[in-house]
Amino acid sequence: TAGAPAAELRVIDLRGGGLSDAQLRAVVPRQSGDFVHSAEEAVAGILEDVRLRGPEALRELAARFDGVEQERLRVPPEAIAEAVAGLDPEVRRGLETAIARTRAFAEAQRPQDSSIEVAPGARLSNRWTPMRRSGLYVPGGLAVYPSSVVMNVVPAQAAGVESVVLCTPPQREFGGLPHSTTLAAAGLLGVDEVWAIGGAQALGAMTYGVEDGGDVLEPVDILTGPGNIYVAMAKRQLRARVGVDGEAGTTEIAVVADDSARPDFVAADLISQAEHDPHAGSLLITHSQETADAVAAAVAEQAAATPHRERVATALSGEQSGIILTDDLAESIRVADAYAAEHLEIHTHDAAGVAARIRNAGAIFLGPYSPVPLGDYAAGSNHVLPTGGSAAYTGGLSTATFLKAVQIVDYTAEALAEVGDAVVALAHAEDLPAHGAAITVRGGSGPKERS
Ligand code: HSO
Ligand code: ZN
Repeated sequence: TAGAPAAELRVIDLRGGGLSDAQLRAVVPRQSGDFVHSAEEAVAGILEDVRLRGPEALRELAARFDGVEQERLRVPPEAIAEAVAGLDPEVRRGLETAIARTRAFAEAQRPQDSSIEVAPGARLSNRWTPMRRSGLYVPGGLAVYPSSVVMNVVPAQAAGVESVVLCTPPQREFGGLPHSTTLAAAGLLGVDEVWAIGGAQALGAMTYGVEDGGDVLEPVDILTGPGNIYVAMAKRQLRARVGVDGEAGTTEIAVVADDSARPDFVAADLISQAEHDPHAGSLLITHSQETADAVAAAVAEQAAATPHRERVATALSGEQSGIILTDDLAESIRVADAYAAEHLEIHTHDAAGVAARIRNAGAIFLGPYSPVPLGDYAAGSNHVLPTGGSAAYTGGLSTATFLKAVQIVDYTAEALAEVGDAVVALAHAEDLPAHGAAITVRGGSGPKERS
């Protein structure tokens, strides 16, 4: 393994430090810097070009960025069917398992409508309503993630979204079509509208809509899906016009462990997420010195033997990874909350009890037999989860992402009269007398209008 750097996790010893929650937030390892802003100008130009020149701009950008001369921008349905037919049978079975479990969980996630009478005749209802159309961006390139197609499409379908469009770059190696595995995943999910458009321009096309020959890409209500800094910047810039899911930052895993943890299991899981990216973050939080030492040794051993050992070692020895030593389990839990991991594994006695005390995590994986890669593919949970500490205020992709609550107000004449004084008084306090008049015109109470 000559050339591969050593996978050494740095140790951050918090024992006896008595740090406050705010101080903990400052010491947990994180990748520094936001690279997304460097794409600002380029993306603004691309989006404006797509908005003004539509398909012409898209063809020019495909020639420039993807090296492909395109005839049709929309992928013909036959190409999707062929991709499904050509799928490796084991991969197909894997995808089908993932789809079935993710769908079952997504359907169970659907929030319930509610309705109450706040006073006699004063009824309020909350109706969860699906967005009409969602747009998914799937990156191209060497790493294709059919699992991400599943994770983005299934909750939209479970929410009742009527129409789903997928954009993914045209690839020279596939004769100007998108990657066949991405097409196959779309086909298995019943998505028949796929456009071979990549990068920021794809998000622009789905937001503004495009007409190309007889094909029409209608604007979507929400954009989801992973991507590089250009894709992330496009989402930031389009946010005012369209719904957008969270920004998929570099992946992270944190593990809270005590002396009951299996070091080889923990090491394998830390390495699994480091495999994604040299900037990935892997963090062990423990009050057991023995566990810390044993995991460090297991990481060194396993990381040296793993196929992607270069990027794994870079990620594990980076500033964004490490082992945090704490005084006790309670402090480990505070550290985990301060870090707000995308993925949090709990390897302790009574893992469920510990999990119940965690506030901030995208997803929590309990005990030795619920590793993060299970969740990446086939647990049934979603793998699109908040990164970079955003788990403090948001959750992962779910059925609710594609639903919005419509609030319904239904008052009788008597119920309106009963609350009329309150409305009129507030309307006058805000110097909006026409608001008050909408009550009094109905004969509702309130100060008698001078006649
Ligand atoms: N761990 C990634 C998701 C993924 N893993 C896709 C494998 N393929 C971010 O949660
Ligand atoms: Zn993963």
